[in-house]
Amino acid sequence: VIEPKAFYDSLIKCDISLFTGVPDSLLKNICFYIADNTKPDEHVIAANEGNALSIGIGYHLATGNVPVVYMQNSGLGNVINPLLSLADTDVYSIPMILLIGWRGQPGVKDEPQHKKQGRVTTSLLEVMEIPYEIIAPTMDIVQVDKIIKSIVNKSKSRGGPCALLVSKGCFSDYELINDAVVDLPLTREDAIKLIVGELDDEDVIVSTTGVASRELYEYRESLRQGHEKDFLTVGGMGHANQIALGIAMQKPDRQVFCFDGDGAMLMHMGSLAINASMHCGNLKHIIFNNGAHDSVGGQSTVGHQIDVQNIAKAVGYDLTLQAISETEIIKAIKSIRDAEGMITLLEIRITKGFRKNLGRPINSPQENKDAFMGFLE
Ligand SMILES: Cc1ncc(C[n+]2csc(CCOP(=O)(O)OP(=O)(O)O)c2C)c(N)n1
Repeated sequence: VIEPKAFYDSLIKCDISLFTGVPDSLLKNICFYIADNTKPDEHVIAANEGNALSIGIGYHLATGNVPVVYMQNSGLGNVINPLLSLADTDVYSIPMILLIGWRGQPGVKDEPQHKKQGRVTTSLLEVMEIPYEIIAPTMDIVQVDKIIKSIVNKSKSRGGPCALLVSKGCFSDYELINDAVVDLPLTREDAIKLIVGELDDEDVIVSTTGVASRELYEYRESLRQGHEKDFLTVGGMGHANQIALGIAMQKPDRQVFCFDGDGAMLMHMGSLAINASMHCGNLKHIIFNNGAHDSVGGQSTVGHQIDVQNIAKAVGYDLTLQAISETEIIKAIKSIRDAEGMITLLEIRITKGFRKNLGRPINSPQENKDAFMGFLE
């Protein structure tokens, strides 16, 4: 197990002065350490991994230095385009270190959405011709320091991206010091319960990646209800609202609620403009805005610094609302349900954090899909 400080110091010794990425649970402690110990212009939590890689490209163009671009391996899909079409040695030849959390590593128990991605992660890097080293929890800092030095040198000498693939359990704990604490009355779980209580029998929910889907699942369990009304977007962060759009367009008589996250919304924010342009009035978009990537540790997003309602309004949503308290949420859900034919966005400002004893879906994704499709029919 490696101390985040020691790992960070190793990178700093290699003249790295830009860290950018989308956080991951396996990288939580190093992400926190970076957040606490960098100046504002040395660390950017990006909207998506392709954006992070591109910030890294810009940094290299401006300084000649090597950036660190961190992500969960599920974010590899988001980087492939700028990675192969820009940073690659065949194109602009940009040295950079990809620091990748390896969810679903073969032999390590993980959720269904991580299995395939985890199994093909090394092959993906190989087929993209990206040299990589694996960081394992059995390694000590002397070994890791050597690996870091050699991978940074390789990245510089080949003039292209190289990767560090980080297994589960590599970092010791680090408690974030500069944590933005916001005093808001409700958690996401409180809000989910309130909304589910206000929905009609025919309404369906498409819930976003991470804890939101787990909380929705567990609430249905506690009510002894089935899960057929919910499509859990267990992977594919940022895509839940377009799945909801695809359903809403085909099922105009159903109200389709998307339970979205602020991080997920920011990841592919162009989707909001498309939602509005389709005039799909049965799509009801709810953003649980905790200003954080709560599901992977609570690293900041810009969610609490932006005006979500005005963004939605500006791209053409018919009705936008904000709610913070229990009574505001109940009132807002009634307004949304009454606003027939109006594409609606409700931003709910919540406090980050979730129960430590929160479970995970027992049904398989395919069981979930079959039940959901049966219900839609
Ligand atoms: C493309 C991609 N990048 C990163 C992740 C890891 N990940 C899962 S949930 C999550 C945070 C989502 O944040 P937000 O949408 O604000 O929801 P919250 O966790 O706060 O409920 C992240 C980064 C992922 N699943 N997919």
